[in-house]
Amino acid sequence: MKLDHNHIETINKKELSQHQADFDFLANRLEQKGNHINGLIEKLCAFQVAIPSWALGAGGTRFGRFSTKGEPSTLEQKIEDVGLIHSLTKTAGAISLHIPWDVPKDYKAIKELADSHDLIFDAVNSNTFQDQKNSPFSYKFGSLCNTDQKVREQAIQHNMDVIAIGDKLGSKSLTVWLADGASFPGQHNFQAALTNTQYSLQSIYKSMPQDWKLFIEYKPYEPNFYSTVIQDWGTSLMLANECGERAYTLVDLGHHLPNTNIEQIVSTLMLKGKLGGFHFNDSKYGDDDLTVGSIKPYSLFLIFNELVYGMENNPQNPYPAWMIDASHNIKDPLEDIIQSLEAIQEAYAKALLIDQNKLREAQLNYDVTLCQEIIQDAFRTDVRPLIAAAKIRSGGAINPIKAYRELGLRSKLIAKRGNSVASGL
Ligand code: LRH
Ligand code: MN
Repeated sequence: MKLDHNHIETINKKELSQHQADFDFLANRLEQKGNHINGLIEKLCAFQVAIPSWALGAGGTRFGRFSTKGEPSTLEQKIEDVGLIHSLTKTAGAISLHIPWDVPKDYKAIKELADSHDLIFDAVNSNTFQDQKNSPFSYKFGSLCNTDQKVREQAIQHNMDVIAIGDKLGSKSLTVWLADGASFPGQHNFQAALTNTQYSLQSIYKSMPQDWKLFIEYKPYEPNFYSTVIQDWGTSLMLANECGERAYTLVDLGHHLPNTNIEQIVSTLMLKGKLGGFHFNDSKYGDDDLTVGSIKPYSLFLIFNELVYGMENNPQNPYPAWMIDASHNIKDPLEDIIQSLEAIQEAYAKALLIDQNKLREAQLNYDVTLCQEIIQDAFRTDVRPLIAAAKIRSGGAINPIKAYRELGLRSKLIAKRGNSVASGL
């Protein structure tokens, strides 16, 4: 299923006059403050987020899973669904695959299909947190950290296979997230587990093509509930440094203990040139994988403030990889992802409005109140007309959720696919 651009234009027509009024009001105010509207819109158009192939169907918990119907059950259908999201938002120009959930059968056909939807393949994700039917060794007690060298070698080989798959699709990065850890005190020798993990990651790193990056994702707990080998940003950064200059830390917003100052972690990683990318989502308690900006929108804004500052002042840090990592237990997955994309654009647009020079001056004058006034003025600005203007310029829908519903896309998917179920989480 591909969206005909005329359909989007027809729907936009009904929104245009109100949009123009809102946009003119905002543009006038922002120009008075010295903002360059065209530059802001260009940056929003250029900001592309990769969609996880594993989050296009209904997610679930151990307590149950409620299907959405019309879910994508093949890689081709997953690419189609990301194509729909990208047609409406024009900010989802990439897909991130998880192996072995999404192994292409015909690489040429898959690349052509992605191309036809203006999609590229972002980071590929390995999976040594589940046993595969015919794999000789189990990851029950860990993969890259396992005390048994044969298990480690199997896990290293899997990562090399994932790189080979990604390489055929034009991907340029591998994300490694390890469930490895312990659920009880005494179960693990922490030093042996970390050392095994370091050597294993170094082998994987050495096997990567010279133009590839390695993203090391950290997480404090789950599925192990006492310790995780790569538990926090410091451990990930240390391992990245041990691997080499093309190894980086990946920040999944849900992988932090309550009240962690994530924006400070982001600024430190950028200063050290080791921020590889993000898995955007939101959470109230644990790794809830909720819609971006649905629980802590101010925290997301503060993170983008550090990103905007870092992208301005830290040439040592490469352009980060932007990805969503979410799971949809009760909402339509495509609507959920569209809302996440909007929240990301909103946080980025608001952060771009912060007058960094004025802020630096206020910081140097210890004028704490003015510092807060400067960033909160940006946060309190309704930037939605700017985001809509970027969509119009890119050929997207002014209001993607409204367009998704008016076009009846879910019912069309159900008509085509019936009660199909997606592979993944
Ligand atoms: C682990 C994680 C990781 C993925 C998985 C699907 O919680 O965030 O990024 O491999 O979710
Ligand atoms: Mn993640």
